[in-house]
Amino acid sequence: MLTLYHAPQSRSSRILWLLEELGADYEIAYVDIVHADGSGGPDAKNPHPDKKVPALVHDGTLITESIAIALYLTDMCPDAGIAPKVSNPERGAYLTWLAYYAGVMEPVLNLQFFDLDEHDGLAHTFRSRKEMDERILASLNATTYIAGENFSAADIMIASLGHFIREMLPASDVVDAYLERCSDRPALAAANAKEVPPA
Ligand SMILES: N[C@@H](CCC(=O)N[C@@H](CS)C(=O)NCC(=O)O)C(=O)O
Repeated sequence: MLTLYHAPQSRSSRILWLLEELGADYEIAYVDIVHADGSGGPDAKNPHPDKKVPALVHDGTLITESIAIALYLTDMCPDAGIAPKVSNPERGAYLTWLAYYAGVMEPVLNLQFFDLDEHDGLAHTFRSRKEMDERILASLNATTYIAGENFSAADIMIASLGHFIREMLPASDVVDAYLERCSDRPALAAANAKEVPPA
């Protein structure tokens, strides 16, 4: 049994999208979280050690961190076509983009949001927003999806940013077309239908 601990309009929304892409059999446990504006509160039924979302429980095993969850789920469903398999030449780019998303994009966007992007040491460590944008554009100018010609879980992570706040990805017609391609996916519509608990 797979259970996704989910709060609407949060980082768990993209795991909902991934579960739909995989055609997985799962249930959703809707939980409250502490929001950036201080509203909400930690939910006692959320197994995440920091009371964050997403959290995934599979037959009693807890997995947290979006990228760990994405790898766990795509490994569980290798034939779903949402991740290049081990021998596939696109796998290198796929793993790179997943790690780059968590290890570079999230810090760079947060530093910019909190006006810390002028800090020399941080800018040197993570690189600048301009360099991040150039890297995304180079990839999307070269291939249909971020890690190659096939849609993957890396697109779910990256496109979700642009769907949430367009300015988080580079301003470009190429990115606009990419976001549209990703938003046309039936699995996203199915996930959106489950975004909030049934009334
Ligand atoms: N690095 C984590 C971040 C998870 C995260 O920050 N989730 C937010 C929602 S978007 C949260 O649960 N916030 C509640 C809190 O900080 O208490 C991941 O990608 O899974």
